[in-house]
Amino acid sequence: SSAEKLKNHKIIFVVGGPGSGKGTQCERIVQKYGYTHLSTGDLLRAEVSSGSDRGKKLSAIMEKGELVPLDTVLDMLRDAMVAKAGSSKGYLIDGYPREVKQGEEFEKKIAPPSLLLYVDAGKETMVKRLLKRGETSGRVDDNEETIKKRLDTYYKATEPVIAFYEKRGIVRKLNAEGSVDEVFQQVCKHLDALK
Ligand code: B4P
Repeated sequence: SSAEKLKNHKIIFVVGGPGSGKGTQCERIVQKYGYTHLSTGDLLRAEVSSGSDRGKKLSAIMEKGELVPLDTVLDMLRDAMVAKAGSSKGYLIDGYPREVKQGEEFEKKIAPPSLLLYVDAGKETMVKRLLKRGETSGRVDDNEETIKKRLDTYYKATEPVIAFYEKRGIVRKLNAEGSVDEVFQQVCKHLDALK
């Protein structure tokens, strides 16, 4: 079963607001620690680029800054994890869970996480970064109106995820206001302690 294949792999959730720097830090982590990076946003965008009917529905949801249905994202994530199970030292799950229910379902169907990196940046910083990226990204959701909705979704649905895992003592909070290097130094401290 997929649960068996994934057993004994380290699982690290990376959670933070839109534009907080999740994807950016994950790239650095992969370079240094060799974990397998899976971004639910990237998986969804890949489905959109494929031009499938499912992709068209997903794109409409993402353009509104809302969360796509839980089953869709969890199935995609699990398939991607299983595909890498043979070669992986551990997984960085970037942008998931986006709501408490996603965390609960992940644990039922896959496994509990070892750690949650909480990438914490203020609203103004996130907006500034996303607008800057929007100048060149071509992403349907990097515009002022959608960014506002993404932030709403984040504060309503995703912030409770942090509290949920804090009770278990696995949350490591990063101050993500500084430069990429400054944030990564904090990441290393936590990941080195995990070994
Ligand atoms: P994501 O793809 O996860 O998009 P994101 O929140 O913007 O994060 P990303 O990783 O891309 O940006 P980063 O902060 O690294 O999600 C997009 C959409 O997909 C969601 O709105 C939702 O609709 C859907 N979705 C995704 N996952 C889902 C799930 N689990 N369930 C349901 N729906 C889901 O970087 C942003 C910018 O800041 C970059 O330009 C970067 O260069 C810059 N930056 C980063 N760190 C910086 C630093 N320290 N200093 C200066 N700039 C920095």
